[in-house]
Amino acid sequence: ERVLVPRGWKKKPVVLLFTVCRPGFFKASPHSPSCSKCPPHSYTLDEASTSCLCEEHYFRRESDPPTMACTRPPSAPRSAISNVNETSVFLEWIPPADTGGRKDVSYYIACKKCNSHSGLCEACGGHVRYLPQQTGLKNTSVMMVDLLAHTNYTFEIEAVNGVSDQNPGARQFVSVNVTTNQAAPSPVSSVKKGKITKNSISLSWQEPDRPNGIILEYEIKYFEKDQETSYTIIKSKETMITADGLKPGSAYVFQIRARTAAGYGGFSRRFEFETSPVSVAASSDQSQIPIIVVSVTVGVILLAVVIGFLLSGRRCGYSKAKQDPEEEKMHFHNGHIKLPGVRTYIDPHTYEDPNQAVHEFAKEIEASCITIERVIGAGEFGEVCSGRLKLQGKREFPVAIKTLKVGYTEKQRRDFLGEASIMGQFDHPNIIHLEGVVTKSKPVMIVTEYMENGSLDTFLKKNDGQFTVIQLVGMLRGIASGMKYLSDMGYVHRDLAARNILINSNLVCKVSDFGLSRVLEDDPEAAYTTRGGKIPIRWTAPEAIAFRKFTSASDVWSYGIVMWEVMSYGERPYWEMTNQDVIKAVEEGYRLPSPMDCPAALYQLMLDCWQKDRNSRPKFDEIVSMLDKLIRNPSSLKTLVNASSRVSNLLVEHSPVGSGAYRSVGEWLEAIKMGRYTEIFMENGYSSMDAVAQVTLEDLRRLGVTLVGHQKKIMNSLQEMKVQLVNGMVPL
Ligand code: ACK
Repeated sequence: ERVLVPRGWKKKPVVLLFTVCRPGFFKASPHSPSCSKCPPHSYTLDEASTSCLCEEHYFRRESDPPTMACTRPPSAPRSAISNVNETSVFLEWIPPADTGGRKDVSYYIACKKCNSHSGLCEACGGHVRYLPQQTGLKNTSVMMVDLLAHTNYTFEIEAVNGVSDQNPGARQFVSVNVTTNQAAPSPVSSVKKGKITKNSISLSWQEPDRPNGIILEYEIKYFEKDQETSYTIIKSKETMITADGLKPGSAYVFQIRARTAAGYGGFSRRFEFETSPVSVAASSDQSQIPIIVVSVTVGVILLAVVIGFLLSGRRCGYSKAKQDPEEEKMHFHNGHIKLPGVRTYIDPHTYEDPNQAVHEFAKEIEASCITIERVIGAGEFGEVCSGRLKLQGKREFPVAIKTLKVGYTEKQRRDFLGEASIMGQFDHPNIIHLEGVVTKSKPVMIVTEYMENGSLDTFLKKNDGQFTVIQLVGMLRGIASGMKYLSDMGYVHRDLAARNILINSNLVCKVSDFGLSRVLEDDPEAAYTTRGGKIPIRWTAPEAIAFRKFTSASDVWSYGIVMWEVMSYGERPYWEMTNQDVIKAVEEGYRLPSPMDCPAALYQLMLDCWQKDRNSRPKFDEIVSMLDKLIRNPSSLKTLVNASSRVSNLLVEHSPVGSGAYRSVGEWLEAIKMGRYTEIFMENGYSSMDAVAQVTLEDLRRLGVTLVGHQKKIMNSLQEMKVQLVNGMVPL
């Protein structure tokens, strides 16, 4: 700083000292006594600067004080996940690693609709609704509703802050690709009367506003006014029908609903028309098919359908052998009578010829359309490969290919293709999607969508501790939603476990592994029970182990175990306990303890899934709603299962740990490769295994064990020892 001597100094002996700032310093007001150093990411090259310039790629808002650092736009949000529910999409992400030095980060969602053939995308337009909003989002989640059914969308989540608009560089966003699911058509809203005679009424109507797919047919229900218990149903592929055989001069009520592959939409409102009292020639419509005319109550109609089905003597997809009576639903399909609106799973066993089943539910793919790239694993029947599928008129896309090894028996081929016959009946974003099968050439193959991150259990083990609770709950929500769909279809999985869930690059989880004999043969976790069945004991409900009572409620039990696997990042349920010890402990009412850092609400849900009485367990739709609620209100996930109660639970009724397992604390810590903490343990009074048994997570933190991986290793080892020694699970 130099001293300036102002003019007139000689006349008046007043000393005024002004400081001139050097480069790198600035003074916002000339009256300030001193210079300030330029704030971070700013500089000056000149002397006497009144402000600093921002470095390249850094900016300042007009409202930012000159003393504030220059800032830059945030980096992209991270780890975005999506959940698709029919035509709604829920997105969630974690904040950007770099906020650009500002606190005013918000998010903007760009929506693009993409053509699956050409890959070209266009802006979504105004029909999409964003909850709570599209721009200026403060929270790290958003829901899009009113999307089109069966459409590919790309959502770009961009983080912006107060200086983003000054940035000429590329936008920083994370993008998520989703395909919306099928949704039932909206109700028919406009119905017009046509020609009316004394015995007939002709009607026409318009396609629903939102067909959500190709309309396969319409169902027209009509009855004489005030005689609702006696009604007629007509099905028509056209948007017009003629109802005949009516009484002259009488009022009739009509309701219409449309059906797509997703099922029936809601009925339209009631439309009332009257036949004429005078005789007029009736017209008819070739496309209509009168189906049922009954004059009984709705319940009797149902009975009539069942009797009709029994008398018909024709086979239908109705399985007594495989599915439990509680789970039984009537399967009427393909020329057989099918109850309107009920989509149910058809057991391929009910087909005399399994080849017929596979071709009914799976597309045949030409082997020349498939390029196998590499082997990614081994299945029961042969190798599992990744590759690409190029169908005519479509872009090539990645697929997984299961192959049937050479020299297979006829039964092996049947069982192998049985999985495709089952998978091909499902259409849900959380169920692995079947592309098709190759049966006309060898090797026989099943081609499914490719899931970049492979099996969920392996993926979680590889990424221990890497996800937010919300992301884990998002995965669980997806699995529950897939299971809800399966249970609605009347399908009991029997081998729900994290190893049978696949996860893609968007962290979307999909239920897989639908083999026919799979539970009995191919799962390495499955063990023979005394009754001869082969069952994955650790994942299976007690009633299913004891007397093979496999139901959606036993799938719920397994789902609880999957929740535990997910929240503990792929830990093995019941650790190294033997199957026999697991059966005994569960029978005695013990349950797995909460995983580390697990929200109390989630652990409670696990315990609910493990209710001994299967009727008391939640249903999958309740689980989905519960998880949705937690996702919508993330603060409800903040209460964790108390670390000390988690450990003390393990100690209930039990003698202290260690007398048998390890002779000293040092030996134990060495054995788990945590020997570096021996000294700290000893210095802090944890010098015996009995004392170590009391260690809680807080204690570990206090001792300076700050690495989460080390905390987990120590706590899990303690748990394992306790469980082994004292069967110490949580008594219900
Ligand atoms: O954990 P992974 O990599 O995921 O190893 C197994 C292996 O094949 C044997 O089942 C992987 N796998 C199975 N189906 C798929 C699929 N659709 N997409 C990607 N990987 C798959 C599984």
